Amino acid sequence: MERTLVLIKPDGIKRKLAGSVIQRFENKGLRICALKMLHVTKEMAEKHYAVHKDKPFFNDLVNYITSYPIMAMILEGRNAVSVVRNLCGATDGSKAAPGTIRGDYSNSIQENIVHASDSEDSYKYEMPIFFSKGEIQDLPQGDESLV
Ligand code: FUP
Repeated sequence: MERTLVLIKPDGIKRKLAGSVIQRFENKGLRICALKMLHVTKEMAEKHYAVHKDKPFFNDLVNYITSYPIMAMILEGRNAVSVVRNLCGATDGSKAAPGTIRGDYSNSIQENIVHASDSEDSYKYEMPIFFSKGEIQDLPQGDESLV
């Protein structure tokens, strides 16, 4: 079963949207394997967004994600990476389709409520920045009825 990393970013927490966002993922049938609140450090942010380090918005992005506590979670389910990306919508909230999280809750490109891994490789890179093995609730192998 595929897994993906989701962050509810500072604007989502400040605006008290965490419950609404999580509800959408659970309603879709995804299982929460891990969940916590944390304050991202500069080092974590720079590692997480390393792919953007040469972009003009990099410093703003690091300052923003480290500005306030966030919620990090691992979600599991069939095609979890693409399912979650579709639920999140386009990066720029002003362009994201209505019905998506960003389309319904954001009109900004930076303050766009959520981050979600864009591939299984991204998940493998990003997940250990936020979680250690003991924080993840695995289910018995093969019991798909529990997923
Ligand atoms: P996404 O995968 O949809 O989160 O988007 P990207 O990986 O392209 O961008 C990562 C984050 O950088 C976005 F969530 C918001 C921020 N960003 C900007 O602030 N300005 C831009 O022009 C593009 C992205």
